[in-house]
Amino acid sequence: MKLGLLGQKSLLWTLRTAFFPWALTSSAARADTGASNGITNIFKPLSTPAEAIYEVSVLVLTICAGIFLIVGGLLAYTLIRFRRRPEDDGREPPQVYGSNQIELAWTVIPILIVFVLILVTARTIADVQNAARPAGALDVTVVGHQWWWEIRYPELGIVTANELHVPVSDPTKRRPTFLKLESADVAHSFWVPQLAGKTDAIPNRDNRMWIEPKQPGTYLGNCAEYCGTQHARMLLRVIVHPPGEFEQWVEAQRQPPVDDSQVQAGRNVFFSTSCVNCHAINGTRADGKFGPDLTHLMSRETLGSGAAPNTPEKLRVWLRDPQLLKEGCLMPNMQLADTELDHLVAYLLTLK
Ligand code: HEC
Ligand SMILES: [Cu+2]
Repeated sequence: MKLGLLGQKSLLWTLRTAFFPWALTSSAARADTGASNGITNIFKPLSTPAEAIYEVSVLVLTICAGIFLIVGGLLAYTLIRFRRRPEDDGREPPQVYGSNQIELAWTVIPILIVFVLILVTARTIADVQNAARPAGALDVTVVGHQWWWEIRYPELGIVTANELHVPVSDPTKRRPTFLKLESADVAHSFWVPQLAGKTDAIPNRDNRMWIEPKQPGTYLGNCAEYCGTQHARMLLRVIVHPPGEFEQWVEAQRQPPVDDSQVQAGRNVFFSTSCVNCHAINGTRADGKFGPDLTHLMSRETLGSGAAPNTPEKLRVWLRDPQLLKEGCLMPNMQLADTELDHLVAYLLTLK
């Protein structure tokens, strides 16, 4: 069968995603949000649970690679050594039955190998799940929505979306973040490869996980459980702040929105349209829960969970019709006129 260029491309894509799934989110994230220094590689862990998983995965891969080489090598040797030759008389080779030694060997050795793998894996899972909670730990609730992440800091009174801000943890003063995962609709899965393994966010269920990033920076992740049309644009950013900076971020997020009289026209558009039914802005009557909290919209790097960079131009496109940037997303086209759009953008730009 001859494959066209397109066929070849999609075949390569399938193989690549089958064998290197971690490479998928990185390219998707880069394509959608422009420059990003984040790498999404499980082999470059930078957080305690991710390191534990990395160690066990290296061990498992090494053992499996050994088995592959031995089995593949024997197979290749047999194929070549006992291949059909011109002088063969065509008779069957001698058949060997009931060799206790061979049968014992190929029963006991695999059982031992599997047993070792089970024990090591179970130990790692237990270590990650039963980790003690140090005093400085931060609590965050992450709620998966079709197709964005709601992020709440119950103790700090902060609500934001798609970007999880956490402090860096250092060995002398550990500050891990403990996450409670929920879902508002269907099953999602929280996955930031450099920070921890995947944990599902399931409706009516509290799942727990934790991360302990050891280097400041931006870490990229993705929803890892197919959840509908825009599953691929349900990207996650974890922003790990150096010591002291996280407190500044918290302080800024707790500020009420500034009341700028210059943008009154835009505020009027916002509060006279159904925006208020889906979006919340602190200290105003907008308290919708269906869409992301907009109190500090402009402090975020992306719009629509990584669908576009958060620039005034893209914001205007989003408000003209969100379906242009994120087809199928659950914010409808609000059918606003050009002047309304200008006013509205000016107002939203004050939500820093
Ligand atoms: C029916 C509910 C609904 C209405 C009405 C609505 N939105 Fe949205 N909005 C959403 C949802 C859902 C999202 C998240 C979409 C996604 O990322 O998939 C969203 C996303 C946004 C975002 C991007 C936020 C972010 O952090 O990514 C902005 C800005 C926004 N809406 C502004 C508005 C404005 C302004 C109006 C009124 C003109 C409005 N919305 C009306 C549901 C709504
Ligand atoms: Cu998903």
